[in-house]
Amino acid sequence: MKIVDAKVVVTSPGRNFVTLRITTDEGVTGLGDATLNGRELAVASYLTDHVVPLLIGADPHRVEDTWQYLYRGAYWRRGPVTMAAIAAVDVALWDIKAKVAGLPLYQLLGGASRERVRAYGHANGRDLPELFDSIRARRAEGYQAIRVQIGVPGLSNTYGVHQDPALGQENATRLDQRPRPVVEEWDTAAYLRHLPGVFEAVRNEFGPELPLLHDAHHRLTPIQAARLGKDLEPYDLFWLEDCTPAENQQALRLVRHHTTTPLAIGEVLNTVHDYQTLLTEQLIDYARSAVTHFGGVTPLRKLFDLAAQYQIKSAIHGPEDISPVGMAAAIHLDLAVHNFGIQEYSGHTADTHAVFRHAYTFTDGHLHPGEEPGIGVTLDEELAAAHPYRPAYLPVNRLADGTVHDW
Ligand code: CS2
Ligand code: MG
Repeated sequence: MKIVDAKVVVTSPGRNFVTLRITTDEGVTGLGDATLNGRELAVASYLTDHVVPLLIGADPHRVEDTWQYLYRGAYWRRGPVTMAAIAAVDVALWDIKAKVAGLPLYQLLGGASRERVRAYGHANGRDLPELFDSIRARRAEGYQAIRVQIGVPGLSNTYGVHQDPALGQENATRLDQRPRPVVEEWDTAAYLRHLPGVFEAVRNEFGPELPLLHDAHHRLTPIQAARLGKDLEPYDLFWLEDCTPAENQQALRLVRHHTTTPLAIGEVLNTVHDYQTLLTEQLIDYARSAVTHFGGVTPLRKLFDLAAQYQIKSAIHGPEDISPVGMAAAIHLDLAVHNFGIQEYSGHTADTHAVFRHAYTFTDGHLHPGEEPGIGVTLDEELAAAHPYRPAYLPVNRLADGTVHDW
């Protein structure tokens, strides 16, 4: 079997997605997600200009060899653009292999290790009443684990909190035509003072059993993160996510030594090398990379197998900027790996679900990849073309004096 065509489709059914479609001489097609929020066209060019020509004529069954060829062959390794491009090829080839085998992808990864995979959803509000409503809404949708984000008094907007609570999801991107990203304000001291009381109120309202998560989005120093972890201990968090900037693995040592609040990190990490200290020193409890940003199913499976030796569990990144193609790949992997922890699932707009029809389901707070051969996603290219790319960027953060801070 040979690859005869590889095409990059950029579409914006509510937000931008980059998809690679590989076609073989036998007419089998495979899809891969290459979406990198705010830098979509860089990955599209990497694929179209530098990767697609290398794929034509290649054997689609050589998944591992193709991964190594693209990773080592470019000489310039790692980084989100490169690894998103390689991820799209990897997932598209797994999709083809599984379709040829007539099996859902999870079967090729060793088969199901569980019946279904638990997902967590996002609740947020500018204040407690709004947050409580949002938690109730997520529970009504079936979620059995909930990430809690709230506005900070004195700040006009905060990461993860929608200005329009009716929209439910976080305001991670702006789909207007602004020339520059939106600027948000940040004040770490105000946040640290506010958050423990919020979790106390949530526990009082919703009881001790509901798994609660929180994302600090890389904003704290190690000593601030250590204090927050300690302050949150009475409220028994499922995890505290990205408490310090993820690229500094050593920072987690200090946090870890001061708190028993479980720690999760990894959505901006691209390779196993970014996890080396985190794994070998057992500085985290959950590894959070996305299939889409980590080079695909092939390397993420290896990471999770390595993490398992340190009792660290999987928690694949699944915000709305991962397309249904990337979500499907994640859910197959979740079902197969032994050390599954939890899967983030934000869902997508109706337009997105129409462009990407998928076999995976969300029921009672749990996901299942379905039984269709491959990853179980089809791309409606005509509909995709009706939603052209629109420039969109994540916000940036500034302190009160104007200093840029981690967003
Ligand atoms: C996040 C993301 O899902 C998460 O935990 O931190 O929302 C992140 O902000 C976006 O994926 C950035 O594109
Ligand atoms: Mg996060």
